[in-house]
Amino acid sequence: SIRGVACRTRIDSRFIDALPNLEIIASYGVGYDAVDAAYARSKKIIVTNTPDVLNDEVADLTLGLLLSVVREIPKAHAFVRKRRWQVSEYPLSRLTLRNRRVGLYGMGRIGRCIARRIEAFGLPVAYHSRRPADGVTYDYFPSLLELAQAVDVLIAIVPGDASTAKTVNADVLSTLGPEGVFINVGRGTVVDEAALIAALRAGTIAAAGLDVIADEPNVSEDMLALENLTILPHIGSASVATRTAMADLVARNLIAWFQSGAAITPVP
Ligand code: A2R
Repeated sequence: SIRGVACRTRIDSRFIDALPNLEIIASYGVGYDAVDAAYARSKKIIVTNTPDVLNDEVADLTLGLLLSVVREIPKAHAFVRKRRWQVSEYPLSRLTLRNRRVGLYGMGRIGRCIARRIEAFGLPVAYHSRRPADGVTYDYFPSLLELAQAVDVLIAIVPGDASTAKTVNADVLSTLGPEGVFINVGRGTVVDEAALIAALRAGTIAAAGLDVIADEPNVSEDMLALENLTILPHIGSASVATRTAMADLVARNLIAWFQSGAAITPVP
């Protein structure tokens, strides 16, 4: 008897087959990689996500994570907590944001909001996506490797699907170089994590900040052991206000579908 599902979990073909009268899957979040949307479509079931309402929140967190990595904010806080300030000054940060060039892997709704903030920090922006984005004038690179060559901060904000899986690999990281900083606020699957761990260990890149990992919430011991890796528990959109706006959009999609037969934010 179930015709609509509001979800924040994996919805695979078996789940869909178990609900023979399903019409709509309203997923909470902009990324909908957990929903088998292709299978849903084959069954004429509509899938909705929650785009736009989280753009600024995720972009804010991205800049916070970038600054945390480069200027060591979490480590400096731990230093004060441990009462070490009374003993010595905190060491100068090896890294700075000054004179950096930032590359965005993804120039969609969230990427654009991140880019505007980077501009306000006085840093040039370049990007890679499969085709040039409409209405932006930042330097475009047709391959991720060429982007990595041109920048020393790489921020990933692309969806987690087959086309992006493990695309931030050993080649991309070594091209980013020894002063390089990598930030991921999209999906963990985008990164070859073994290559990232090796690059951070060897100094192939300088540091990284991850709000997402491939096997959330299981952070490997290898990752935790790295001094130059800052990990957040996937909190990009996680404020009360923004998560409420996302939940409202899930509900509005269901209501619109059952009242008018047209959802508000169906996925492509
Ligand atoms: O490639 P394009 O022209 O479709 O550009 C999109 C880009 N993108 C890719 N770039 C390079 N290689 C790919 N295989 C690839 N697939 C997608 O990512 C576009 O610039 C961007 C996605 O933008 P939106 O669809 O507007 O997503 P939004 O709202 O910015 O969120 C991005 C992701 C979500 O899917 C969640 O995984 C995460 O952030 O929260």
